[in-house]
Amino acid sequence: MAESKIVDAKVIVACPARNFVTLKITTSDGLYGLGDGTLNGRELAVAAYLRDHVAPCLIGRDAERIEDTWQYLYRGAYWRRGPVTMAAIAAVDVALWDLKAKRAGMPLYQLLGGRCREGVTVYAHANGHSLDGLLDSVAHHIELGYKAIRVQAAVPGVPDVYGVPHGSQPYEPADSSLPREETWSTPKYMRFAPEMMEAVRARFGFDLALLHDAHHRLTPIEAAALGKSLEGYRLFWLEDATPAENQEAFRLIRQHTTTPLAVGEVFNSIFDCQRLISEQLIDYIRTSVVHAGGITHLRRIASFAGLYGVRTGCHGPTDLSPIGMGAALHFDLSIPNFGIQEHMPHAPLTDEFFPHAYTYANGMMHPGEAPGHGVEIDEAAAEKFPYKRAYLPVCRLEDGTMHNW
Ligand code: CS2
Ligand code: MG
Repeated sequence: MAESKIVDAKVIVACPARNFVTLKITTSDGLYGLGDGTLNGRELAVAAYLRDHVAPCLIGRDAERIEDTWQYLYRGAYWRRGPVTMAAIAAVDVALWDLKAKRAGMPLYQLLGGRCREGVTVYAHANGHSLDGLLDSVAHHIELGYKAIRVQAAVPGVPDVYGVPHGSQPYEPADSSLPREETWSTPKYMRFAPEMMEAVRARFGFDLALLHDAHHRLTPIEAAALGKSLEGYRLFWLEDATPAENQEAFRLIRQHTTTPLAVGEVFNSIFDCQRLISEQLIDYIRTSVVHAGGITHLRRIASFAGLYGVRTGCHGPTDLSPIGMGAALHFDLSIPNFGIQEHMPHAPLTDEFFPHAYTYANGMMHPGEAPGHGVEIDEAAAEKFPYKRAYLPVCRLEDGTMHNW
């Protein structure tokens, strides 16, 4: 087998509808692989880490040695873990898996052990500035074929709410050159959430898999109270009920409610969720192929989670590029303890910049049969979409206290 030495590692930062960081690794036999290193609001940190600290170490390495390269970049960094480091490692890892599958002439999921299911069940985002607006959005996504829908609605008396767009544009929270300051009220939210779920169940019944994202806003006891108040609505999951740096906080939530819990989109290593999984404090782990160190590390997390009956629910917002989405779908197809995949369709401009083989139909996605992960990049067009600084908002309570966005 001809050796495939890495001869180039190029970082492409572009903003087709929103900022993305892409790594292109080219090998001596003329093939290339693509990886996604997008970290919403901190894209340039990952681009610099890749360009200035990782790329020089890759030149001359054997592209076939994926695990060894992962260990080299993780252990060799000395300063381990963290979102920037692990997104950079993820970009290299996914690019190398893309390369290896291309070289083998097969779709990535085949290289990962073949399919464990016919397709990847996905959930959509429904939102509304009012309950009626939310119900219309749920109805629209049911018409599109989704069997699982996340619901987020404006909370009466709260000016800004996570997951609800300003105006009629699709939801893109990183929308300003300096962080917007949003205001939050937990009491108003806690009163409204059950009313929202009551309205959705009353209109659509209980066949619909219903998800909701509390987005790190609650204290553990508030999260426990919310979970308890929603039990009658049989949620598929309540996400990010409380900030999860303190994994033990979930013991308190678990003591009070059987509402399924999902967490982990902000995690970047298995150590961030080790106790949550081993103590069965959660039901779904949300780590993504981009922010948690790539396919190589995400498979470890999924295997560990499988020992404890925890299923995957990978993060999949528009701030992961189509490369991240494509790689996630191959991963989702190939693991035994898949739960569900988040699906926020990208803007047309993004899809045009990242041509891809994956498809959506009737509530499920398929990664396609193209060799590799099946996602490309229109590299020549990148200079037409220069990086545009964009921050995620920050969040304060009504008295001005900094809170969690
Ligand atoms: C959200 C994300 O999709 C989700 O579950 O939590 O959209 C999150 O707000 C963004 O990824 C932040 O960049
Ligand atoms: Mg979330």
